[in-house]
Amino acid sequence: MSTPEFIKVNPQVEKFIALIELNRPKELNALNRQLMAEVRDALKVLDEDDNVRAIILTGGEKVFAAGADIKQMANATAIDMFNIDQFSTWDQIKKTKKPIIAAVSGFALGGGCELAMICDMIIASETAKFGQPEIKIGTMPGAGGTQRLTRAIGKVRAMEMVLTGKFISAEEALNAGLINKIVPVELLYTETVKLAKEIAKQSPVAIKLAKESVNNAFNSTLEEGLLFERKNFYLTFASEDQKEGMAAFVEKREPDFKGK
Ligand code: DAK
Repeated sequence: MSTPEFIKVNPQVEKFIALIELNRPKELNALNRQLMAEVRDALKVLDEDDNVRAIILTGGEKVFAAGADIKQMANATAIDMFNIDQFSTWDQIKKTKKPIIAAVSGFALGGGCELAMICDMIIASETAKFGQPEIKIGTMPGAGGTQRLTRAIGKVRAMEMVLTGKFISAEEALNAGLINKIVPVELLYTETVKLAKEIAKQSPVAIKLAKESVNNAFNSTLEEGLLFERKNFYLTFASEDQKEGMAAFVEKREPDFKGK
């Protein structure tokens, strides 16, 4: 992977934990195509790295991301948008098998909110503001803002955000079920790492299968989802980690999962 320009990547910020930081501060981390391609490429590398078990995606303490780069999109035609096919980049991101935690501070707007929602969990600082303000610039969400948001917070709340462009606070996001937790800004990194460590000490095999199963709930009927879950549950019994986990329980010791 060539050195990225708009993100910083640390594959081992703590044992088994990788960090991706969006790094376009002057533009409030506006998501231009190159930045998104860099995120996609970094996630692919980290997903294949056996020393990584959980990934944190952050914009730092000031801003998560103020949306897709409006200046880059302003004069595009529908066919430009279609040909550029930004969607495939976003589709790749959601295929990441390992868990991704978004650490959000400041604005998470438009594509920024959608990027946070592609992640599996969201820890927010008290300054976080979430919104889908695309309506104010004559368009609408294009990367999940009408779908993931609706599933996360329900129709009427999503409708209000999408149709008015109004932002919601971290407190409102927590009450609505969009985020996991609110922490003081200065603890955003520490608290997110704490959550990542909880995940990283589990079986990486079971974690990936469980993530896949939870995500499948959005794409299936209950019956199909239950069947999918059961098959993944059975599959965990093909892993050494399942043997280790249950042996450790019986022997009253901590398990040592290897991801095999
Ligand atoms: N794009 C480009 N530049 C941006 C930007 C953005 N989204 N947001 C902020 N900036 C730039 C500003 O232009 C300004 O640059 P300079 O003028 O200094 O050169 C700099 O960042 C600082 O911004 P402000 O001066 O505006 O700062 P304020 O604190 O006054 O206001 C703000 C902060 C976040 C409220 C304001 O910047 C703002 O409203 N920004 C735009 C928010 C927005 O509308 N976001 C939604 C964009 S549309 C897709 C996937 C995703 C999407 C589309 C397609 N596919 C997969 C195809 C997503 C679409 C969107 O996100």
